[in-house]
Amino acid sequence: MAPDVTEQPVGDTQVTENGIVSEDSLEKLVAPQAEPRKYDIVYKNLVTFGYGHFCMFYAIYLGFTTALWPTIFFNYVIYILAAVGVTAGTHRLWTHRAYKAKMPLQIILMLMNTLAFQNTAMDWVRDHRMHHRYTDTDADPHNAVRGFFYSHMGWLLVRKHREVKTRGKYIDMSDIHANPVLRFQKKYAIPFIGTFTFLLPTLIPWYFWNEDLYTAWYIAVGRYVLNLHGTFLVNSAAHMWGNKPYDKYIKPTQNLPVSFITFGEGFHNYHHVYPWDYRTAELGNNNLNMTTLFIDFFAWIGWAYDLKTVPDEVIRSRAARTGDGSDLWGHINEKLKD
Ligand code: ST9
Ligand code: ZN
Ligand code: ZN
Repeated sequence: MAPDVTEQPVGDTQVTENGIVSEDSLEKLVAPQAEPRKYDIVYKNLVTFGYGHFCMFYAIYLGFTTALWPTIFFNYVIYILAAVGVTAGTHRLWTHRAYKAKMPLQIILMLMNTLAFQNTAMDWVRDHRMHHRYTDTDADPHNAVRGFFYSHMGWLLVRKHREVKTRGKYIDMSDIHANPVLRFQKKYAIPFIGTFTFLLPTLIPWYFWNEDLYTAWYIAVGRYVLNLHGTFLVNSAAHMWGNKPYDKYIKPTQNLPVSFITFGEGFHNYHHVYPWDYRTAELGNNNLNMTTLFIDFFAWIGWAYDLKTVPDEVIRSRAARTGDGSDLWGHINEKLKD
């Protein structure tokens, strides 16, 4: 009988008593892509997300009518700080270890990330490591095979698939659990995130430039929900629409509008092929990639180091082998012709 895969770390060789790797067990190593399932809706999340969207639309209305300019500008700055806290912090640094950061930069990134309230960084990293290890299967928390809405935000409105929970036990999180900055964020998550994401951004405009308190609240919540949608587009749109210059056999794509909205995270076909590249983009093209400029700046002052990249020739030969032949920046074919 094949060993029970849930009892062993996924990815370890599954060996039978006589030392032969059984086909059955190998098959079990691959998570199903999208097996029929009954969705267990979490009504509390439906209500909070519903309220968040009401605030977002009302905030847009207020933004065009009565909100004060400093309030809009202030929230735009928070939007950028929060976004880069996710892209440079939870994504490139903590999930993918694409570079290393000294303690002051880790603290700055944790504070910026807190402004985004995308769960705690610890939980974010666990889900995102699952996403890369089991991309577009049922063990991927936002499995894009289940369609745009599910991968965008539907996955946050239902209980996670059991494949996520069973296989997720074997994801290595030792580096994250040992990180004192992330442990601090997790320990004080509710008061800390609540204060940074909603309370201060509401009170500051009210106190310092006499914004109406309700307006300040709606704009803060609206800014937060817009920021979530920017992030969600990486999981939905950039797994559906766009070119695949590096691997045409996977779903993730290069999606320029998403890259623009997410400060450089929409070069997603490249990112799924080389997730450890700190640029999450290819061939030195850093247009639209404010996150890379941010990391480069901190590398320049010595707070970021060991920045990992992939040699251009390796990228080009991979594109020639498995790409769809598209060449967004004219860099791939140009060099191959030489
Ligand atoms: C939010 C999510 O913030 C955002 C994520 C976005 C990801 C984007 C990635 C894109 C790439 C990078 C680009 C960045 C661009 C940024 C640009 C910005 C402009 N492994 O979760 P629970 C187990 S939403 C292993 O409750 P349920 C575990 O035992 C906003 N085990 O599962 C866990 O217990 P514990 C704010 C796992 O009950 C237990 O299950 N957040 C894993 O099925 C229970 O976990 C919200 O609104 C795993 N991966 O509930 C909250 N997962 O944690 C939304 C779970 O103690 N979430 N386990 O170890 C929820 O309410 C719930 O998670 C749920 C599922 C209802 C969705
Ligand atoms: Zn992805
Ligand atoms: Zn990633």
